Amino acid sequence: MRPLIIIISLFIAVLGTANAWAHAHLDRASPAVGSTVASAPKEITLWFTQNLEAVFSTVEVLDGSGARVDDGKPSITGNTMRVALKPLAAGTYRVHWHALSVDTHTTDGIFTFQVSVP
Ligand SMILES: [Cu+2]
Repeated sequence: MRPLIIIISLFIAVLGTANAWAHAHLDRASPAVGSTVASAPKEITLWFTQNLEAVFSTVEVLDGSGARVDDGKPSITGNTMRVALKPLAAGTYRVHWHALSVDTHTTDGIFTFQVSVP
């Protein structure tokens, strides 16, 4: 009987993982996660795996000293969140997003990108 129990446990674990994937996770970003860009981007765009609730989804973009360099008002359409950026100097920037998906689950994450303008 024991192998059967293990198989059932694995099956439940896999189902649980599939359910977690149904939340609004970051699918991709521009500038890309962990990338280095040669010119300062004027905005950052985040694409999620699910549509977002606009009112409760936010993003902060911080420079190396922790100062915000986004204009504070993301525009959200469907699964896409976009925010304008102040003029960026060379350096590493941290993007911290919070998403409330239409299934009412919240997710958040942090990634960085670098600007290599001289
Ligand atoms: Cu969910």
